[in-house]
Amino acid sequence: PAPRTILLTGAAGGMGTLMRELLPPYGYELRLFDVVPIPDAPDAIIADLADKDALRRAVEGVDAIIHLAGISLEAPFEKILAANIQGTYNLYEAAREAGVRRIVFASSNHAVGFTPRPSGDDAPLIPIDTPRRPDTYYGISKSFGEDLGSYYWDKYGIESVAIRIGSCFPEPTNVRMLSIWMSPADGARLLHAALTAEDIGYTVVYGSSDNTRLWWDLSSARALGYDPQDDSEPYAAKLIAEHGELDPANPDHANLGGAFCTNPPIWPH
Ligand code: NAI
Ligand code: 15L
Repeated sequence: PAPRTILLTGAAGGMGTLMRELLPPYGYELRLFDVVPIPDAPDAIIADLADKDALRRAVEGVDAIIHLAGISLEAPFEKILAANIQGTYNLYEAAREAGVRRIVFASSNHAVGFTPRPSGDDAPLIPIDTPRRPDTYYGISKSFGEDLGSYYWDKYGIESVAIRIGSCFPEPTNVRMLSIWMSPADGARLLHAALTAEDIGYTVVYGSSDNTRLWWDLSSARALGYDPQDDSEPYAAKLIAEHGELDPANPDHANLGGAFCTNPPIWPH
């Protein structure tokens, strides 16, 4: 049977807020979890990923989990360790104990951020099995989350899709994002595909729209049934007029991870 009740962690965040609107039309009932209160959601579970009892309550009876919670930028290693590494482990353990069969994990382009970006018309797309080259402690935590999914599949038969999300925001806001933007509507399409595809075992996909300037190979995402409908190209002229084309001599522009490789944005909290 198709999954129906979904635990959405990180529900107060940017993507969580978008997905709270976009996923219910697919037929899902969402149970919300975040450490930050969520307006107009009295039933949300407001707790830290460190709170194993709260996680046990959160996973009880759900059909699948979308795990968005965590520090979403660079931070001191100790903070990343607690929220993203220990926290994701706590969630997988709670899922295992409760018999939850599938987890969709918000990985990131920053797990492979030091991969040189394709430049030039004939440059090959970045394949999904490219060696991991994290660009930050944050990216390392996403590599860890991917390995956790691999391990829980091999060891316990819990399925995971790790989505290496590009940039999921209402609009692309810089030239790099023209290549890795995932429109919120395509984000919901990809999450729906990841929740419903059969026999996925442990699968890694890139998460973006079908952008004209795409840098990576979407075929493992398409194999889940994902059929992206959006393209960042309508934003290109304005962004390029504002910021200029990417400059091969600029280290901020050399790699998939962009400025995370040089001067990563720091988690403000
Ligand atoms: P966000 O920072 O807006 O939201 C993350 C949420 O997680 C926040 O509401 C925060 O309160 C919650 N959180 C943080 N630590 C927590 C903890 N210890 N316990 C419980 N909740 C905690 O991030 P955004 O943009 O919504 O991203 C969602 C997920 O997708 C994150 O895991 C991020 O790393 C990943 N991602 C997002 C991308 C994007 O373009 N938005 C790109 C690549 C990955
Ligand atoms: C990420 O992993 C971040 O969570 C998000 O805020 C963006 O910075 C995104 O990557 C990006 O690379 O644009």
